Amino acid sequence: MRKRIGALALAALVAAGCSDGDTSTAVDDARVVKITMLDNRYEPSEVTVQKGQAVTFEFTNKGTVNHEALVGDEQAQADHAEEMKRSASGGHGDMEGMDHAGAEGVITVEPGKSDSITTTFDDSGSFLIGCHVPLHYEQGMKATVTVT
Ligand SMILES: [Cu+2]
Repeated sequence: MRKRIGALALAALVAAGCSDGDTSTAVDDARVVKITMLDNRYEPSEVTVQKGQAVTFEFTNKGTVNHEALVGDEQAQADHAEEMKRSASGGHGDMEGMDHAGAEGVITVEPGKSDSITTTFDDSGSFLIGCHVPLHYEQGMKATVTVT
């Protein structure tokens, strides 16, 4: 009897942790969003994902140079851009770890390679994926992530 109650309580706890207010009873594998990296843009440049659902952004670099992908809000993009400038100009290396902590995730993908970032957006709103290889972001290498 005691064992059974314990198991039920545990099951309820797990269910609560997974569903997170979602209408579905079980959250399966992360949703996969495929994004192609080109010189210098992302294809597609707009994606929509659901709040609270794990999303795997799968990047394939079909361009001819390395491309980055940083998932985060405007502030995270600005912070990372600043960090790239600092490291390019031989700035303080000890700051890098701190700045990265504020970003959802950043990867660098070589031409012909693929890599992915899995993240869960806890809030709805507008986020960005940006490439901060010098001048790419300025040239429009960014994608909008709308979280609903
Ligand atoms: Cu790029």
